[in-house]
Amino acid sequence: MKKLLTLCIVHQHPKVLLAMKKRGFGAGRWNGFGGKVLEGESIEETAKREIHEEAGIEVNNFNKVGIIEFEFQGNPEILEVHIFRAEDFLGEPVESEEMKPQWFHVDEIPFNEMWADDVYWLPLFLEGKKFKGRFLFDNSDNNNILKQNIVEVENV
Ligand code: 6U4
Repeated sequence: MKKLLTLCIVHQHPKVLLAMKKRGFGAGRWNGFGGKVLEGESIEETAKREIHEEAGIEVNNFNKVGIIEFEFQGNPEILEVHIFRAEDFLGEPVESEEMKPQWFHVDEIPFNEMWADDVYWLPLFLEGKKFKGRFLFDNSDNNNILKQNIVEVENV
């Protein structure tokens, strides 16, 4: 059973736009913007819709830079997250019911308040690399990665 999700990070070097997730899956962590792909929607459409809903900005140019599968031990569902990089956007990021946006310098990324996998792939993202990977999380402790694999690829 696979569930498709998107994750979009705005990167205007040397800063990235992250947001504190205020509710739902991953609440209390800094992350990019994104969510579930709805029926009838392309993955790119989801990425645009979610960043608009969550940050109030419009992103027209972005590149898919990674695909990561997440599995929680004992749970047959696999989350397939498609990761996008945007360099420009229209509008001003605003806080929504779901997310509180904030710019971070690339040297001050709050990895200890993020999903535990981010430290493995965000450095590749910041270097402009593309990647694929898979992470197995401990179902009773979402900070604990039991197995991980991430590889740089030419194309996603
Ligand atoms: P709704 O529909 O609002 O209840 P919710 O359960 O809050 O959904 P959603 O749709 O916001 O979840 O999607 C979760 C977001 O978290 C997606 O952008 C993908 C991202 N995500 C999920 N697992 C992640 C992980 N291990 N590392 C990471 N991002 C992850 O960096």
